Amino acid sequence: MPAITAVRGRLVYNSRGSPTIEVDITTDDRHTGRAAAPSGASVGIHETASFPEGGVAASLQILNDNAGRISGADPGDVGAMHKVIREIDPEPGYPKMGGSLAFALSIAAAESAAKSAGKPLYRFLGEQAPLASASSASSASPAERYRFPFPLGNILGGGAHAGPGTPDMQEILICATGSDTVQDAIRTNLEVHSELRGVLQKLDPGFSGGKGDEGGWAPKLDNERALQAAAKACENLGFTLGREVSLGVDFASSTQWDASRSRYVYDRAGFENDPGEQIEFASDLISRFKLIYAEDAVHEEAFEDMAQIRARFPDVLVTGDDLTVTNAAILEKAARGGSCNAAILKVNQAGGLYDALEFAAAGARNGIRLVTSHRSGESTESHISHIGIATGSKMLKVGVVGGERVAKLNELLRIAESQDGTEHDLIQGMAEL
Ligand code: 2PG
Ligand code: MG
Repeated sequence: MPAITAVRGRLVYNSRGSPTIEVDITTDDRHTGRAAAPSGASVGIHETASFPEGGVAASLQILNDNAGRISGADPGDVGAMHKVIREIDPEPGYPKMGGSLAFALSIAAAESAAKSAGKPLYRFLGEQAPLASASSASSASPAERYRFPFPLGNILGGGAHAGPGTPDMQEILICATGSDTVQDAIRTNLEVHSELRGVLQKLDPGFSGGKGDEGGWAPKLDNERALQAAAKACENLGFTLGREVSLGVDFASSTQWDASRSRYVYDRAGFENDPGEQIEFASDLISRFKLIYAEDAVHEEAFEDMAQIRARFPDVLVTGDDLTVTNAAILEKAARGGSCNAAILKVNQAGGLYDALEFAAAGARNGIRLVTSHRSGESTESHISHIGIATGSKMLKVGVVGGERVAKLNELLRIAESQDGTEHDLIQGMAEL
């Protein structure tokens, strides 16, 4: 059993250039884990706040004040690390330390322990209590459970991730649903992203090639024309939507929702929807563009409206993000009401790793498909590639291009290469969607 002998934190910057916290954990057998917290631009009202008042400096102070408590802890048990973190900050939502410190501390500890055990991180995580019990409940051995999630990538960005003139909708996403291998799925997403640039340039010769926060193109187009351009790029490559590739949309509808007027305001496109019209608007796009994936098609508290969309489209991943905020109790509520059949897992929405594993277990219990996801402000690390595999996620939402996005995709390629056919390392192909 390894023990933590050193913990160190520092201020670093994320892909948006915003300050964040990075933590190093070293074990007595000299393995170091390192993690830096990401951050979102479209943030759910129920998600954990990244930092306490005082920002990164306040979180670093808490870390330094509690270094003695962390030293000696066992990083090999995510639940035990969670207890240590909870001793420091017992309140829900980590108001004292901030979710970012809970994230960095718990993931750095897990990485140090996985290295100490000589295991890939996905396998270390898959053996941890909340996930191991979820898998024994479904009587699958770990080797049977591991599959590659389909990479889901932002090819065209708008909303909170891009400037004026871009679509109100936050993300148009590509997923190579027909791919048999993760290598092919990554390559296909890259081809579509690249082809789309040409399509956009034809539509607007003045298109500069500008991109949003996650590497998706950020053209001056409304929602409809942006989706048409994405469909055209797929078609130009000889793909049929719903076969080799499928499109998805993160509507991020809370960004448009004006609670005081009970309306969704699409100010860039120049229209408004009442809640009923929003359901029809989203349903129409799902049908016409054969979307495989529709995230936050209504605002974050519209559980019943989401249930209507879910009921209409049983074969589409009707996904909660701001709706479910990686919170196991909220996911249970969404599952009871039939609000979604899929949910985003972002560790920092919950705070620590253990919270996120409990969320994953709640997803497994309720038959909710998981989509492990990056944030728009990311680190260059690749822990989420492992978290996606360990949690049995169907998709890994990590973007298509940009160093901090490609880091996650390249890690999937390395994991694929390390498959040597032994019982424990065998990942059995792509997830079943
Ligand atoms: C989302 C995410 C990631 P952000 O809404 O799903 O794509 O964006 O990190 O800005 O919340
Ligand atoms: Mg989202």
